[in-house]
Amino acid sequence: MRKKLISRVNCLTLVAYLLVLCTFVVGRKLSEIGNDDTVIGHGYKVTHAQIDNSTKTLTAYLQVIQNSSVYGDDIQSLNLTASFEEDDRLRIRITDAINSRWEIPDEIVPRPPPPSFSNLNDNPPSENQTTVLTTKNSSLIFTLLHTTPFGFTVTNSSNGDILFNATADPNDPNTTLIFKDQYLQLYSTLPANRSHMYGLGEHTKPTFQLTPNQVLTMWNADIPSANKDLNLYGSHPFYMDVRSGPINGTTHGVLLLNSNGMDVEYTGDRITYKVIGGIIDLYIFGGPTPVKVMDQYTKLIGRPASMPYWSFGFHQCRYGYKNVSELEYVVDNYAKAKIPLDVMWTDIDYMDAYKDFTLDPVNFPLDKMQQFVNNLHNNGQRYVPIVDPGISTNSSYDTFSRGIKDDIFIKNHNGSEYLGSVWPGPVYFPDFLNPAAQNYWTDEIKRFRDDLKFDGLWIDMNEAANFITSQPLENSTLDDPPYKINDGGGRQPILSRTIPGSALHYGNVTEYNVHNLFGHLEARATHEALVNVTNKRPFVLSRSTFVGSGKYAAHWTGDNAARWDDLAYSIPSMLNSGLFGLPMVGADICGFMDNTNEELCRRWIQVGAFYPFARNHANKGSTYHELYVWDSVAESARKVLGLRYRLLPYLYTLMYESHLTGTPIARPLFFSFPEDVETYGISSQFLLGNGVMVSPVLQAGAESVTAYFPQGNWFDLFNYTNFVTASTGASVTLSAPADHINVHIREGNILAMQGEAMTTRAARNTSFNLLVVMSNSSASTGDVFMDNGVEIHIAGAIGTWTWVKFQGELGSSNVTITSNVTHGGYAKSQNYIIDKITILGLTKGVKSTSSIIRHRSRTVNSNGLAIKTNDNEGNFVVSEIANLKLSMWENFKLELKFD
Ligand code: MIG
Repeated sequence: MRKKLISRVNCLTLVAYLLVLCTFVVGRKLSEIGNDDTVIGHGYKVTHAQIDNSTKTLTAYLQVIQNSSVYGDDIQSLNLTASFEEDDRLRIRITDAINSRWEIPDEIVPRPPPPSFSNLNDNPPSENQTTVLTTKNSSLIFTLLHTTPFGFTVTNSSNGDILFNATADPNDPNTTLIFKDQYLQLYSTLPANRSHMYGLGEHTKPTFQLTPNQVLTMWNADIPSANKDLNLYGSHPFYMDVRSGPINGTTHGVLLLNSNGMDVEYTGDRITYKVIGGIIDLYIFGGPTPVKVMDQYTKLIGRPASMPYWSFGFHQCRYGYKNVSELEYVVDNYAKAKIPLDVMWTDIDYMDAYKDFTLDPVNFPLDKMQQFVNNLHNNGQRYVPIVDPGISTNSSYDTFSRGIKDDIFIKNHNGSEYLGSVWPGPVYFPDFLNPAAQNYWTDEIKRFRDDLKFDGLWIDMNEAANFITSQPLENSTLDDPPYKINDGGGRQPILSRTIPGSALHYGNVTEYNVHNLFGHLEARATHEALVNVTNKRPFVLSRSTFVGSGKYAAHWTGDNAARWDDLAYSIPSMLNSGLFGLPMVGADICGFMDNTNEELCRRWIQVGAFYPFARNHANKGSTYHELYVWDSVAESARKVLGLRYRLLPYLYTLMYESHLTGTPIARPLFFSFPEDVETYGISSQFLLGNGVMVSPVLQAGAESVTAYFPQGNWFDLFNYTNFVTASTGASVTLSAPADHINVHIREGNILAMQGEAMTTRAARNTSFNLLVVMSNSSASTGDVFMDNGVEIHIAGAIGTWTWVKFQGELGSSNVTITSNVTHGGYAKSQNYIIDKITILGLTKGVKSTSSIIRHRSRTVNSNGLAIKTNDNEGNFVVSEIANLKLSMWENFKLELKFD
């Protein structure tokens, strides 16, 4: 009894003691010692800083304030440089002051060397001091804040707006710079109400504009794009920020040039980079317009590749075509249905046991495939097959043996080849970082093309996709790093279903560092190989991409599904690709996975006809959805592809403009109307070039669409008498019956169009029709670039290309339309003629009687010109001047009087 009591007392004492202990520990955890356990970093202090005006650079030393060992120890001292590589391009580079670290080699993204560190004065700055770097003509100011912890800002020099704000809050450890071997953290605050953010991909998103509170993970993965918000095939740590106020539409761009895996957290008022390696190499592009940001961005990363003319035709593909007869059947059916078809594709089905550069001897035998490709070529059509990076290790496979001989495969940590598994079973992966891999790849492509004259290549699975997840190397933080990025949405290990981080590339570079570059390097090698083998402008379609891949490849958005949402999300995905310098892009038309249906497929071809890259593709096992399968889809396809083919000269000219300046072919509305804040949130419409606007139906059952029209008069491209007048920007509900998509052209634009045809080759033999849309407020402009469509160096030798600019002016008593030709030789060699001019935007018709044409020095009396004007009762009239026979290669001036 007594014993029991005693023990009970003891027990209570123990409980009380534990409670006290608990409280104490919790209390401490929340206050002091907790910091050491949970705070990832304490930030850095500037110890020296100096400006060199002659080189427009700032150099500074940073010293860690207090170590934290969360995610590894802090790197003690860092070098920071800020430099103006161009007036509108500021580079901020922060790295280990003592040890060199992985950074993207200059050979992959060529850029000026960073400023060197010499003779840094011994002048420790004092708190509250700043060091400011700018140049006379720069739109940007860099300010180093010598606070504890240190921070920096980048401001717009013309309006003082802070664009990047890495000011550290001493009370908020999430605001300091953190720099460890496998964890870098950098943040910036944003003016949430004024900042409109785009980019940071590749992800599938319902909206083009980023919405707050999301983690954007970048780690290339074979994750179907049918999934929202997951890291997909490519990595592009670039964003564009469009500000409303002080001047609406002032835009800048930011690139964190880093190939390591990362999470970017966006909250609306803050962006935080959490990167698992490399260095901070931050580029700010001053804009101040979206178009200028693209110019500045692609000047650094590489201009988008020029694309062959034929690639703007319509493409048909499917995973699961059974044999050559089926390919022929599909091509025939397109012809029978009178639906244009330029390019026929084959997926992995054509290969012998899924081995690259081989043909299935039973279903796709060489002789029949040669015959098939010859027929395509004779008909002005093209052929593109797929190639995967994994090389089967089958010992009797020559491509494999040559790879072993050349020693170009990715290695394990111990020097043996890394063994993965993809379609052919066990595979090795070529190491495209190895210079010897280029010859190997070119040689394999050449051997294959000696047999079969394909016109381009489709490179899939290059994330690299792997059907197995290898065991992590014991204790290797390369396979299992301390900070887990949100790979696959479940923070799965980064080696999941790809090549493990500990695998080795040429020069002992780890896969951990170059993983996100694999597809980019394969695209580069494939592009180079095609230049070499075909001596023509390459067409490469790559699933995986990185910063700068646009200079080698086109892109499709990967494995979407045949759902209405996937159709809608294809617009933000396409616009993102353009922002990343990959303007030649499209989604699988009618949906890849699952079974599509007639209505969805019809609405999809209506949108897809205006993707820069228009390809119908389907998964194995899904129902067939070639455009002739349903009558209503076929009918719609004839209509929309008819317009696409008439717009080919325009699309091709936009491609050339992209190649020169980086401006995408398909653009968000704010590219043309940056001052109109209503355009910032639009994800369901897009522009082709400056002034052609596509406003599709994206919902089942809908027969109308509510679309936003920025200020101006907009004319229906299918029916010129329909128009929308928006005196200020306005939402307008338009009729959109089953067979119709709304496509409008804005006043002020001139399009050089050609005729409809079944192939781009045939379309190129038709005469031109100039569509001139007059405006009361400005001259109308447009241009057309032409060459043979396959020259490797676009706009190279004189005589191989022609570029014509058009201008239209509306006077009180007349209309004048002029052309200005640069190098007419090519147009002359093709005998290109403008046969008809159609004028929109006039309220009264022009008359033929007093019209004159001055063709160079000649004046042609144009009495008798066939001018037709419709009667449109006080509305806009449509005037058509036919049988003009204006030669495209000579300047002309056409003056048309109203009476
Ligand atoms: O494991 O080649 O995104 O377009 O049809 C799937 C078969 C491999 C994925 C591509 C898709 C292609 C499919 N490929």
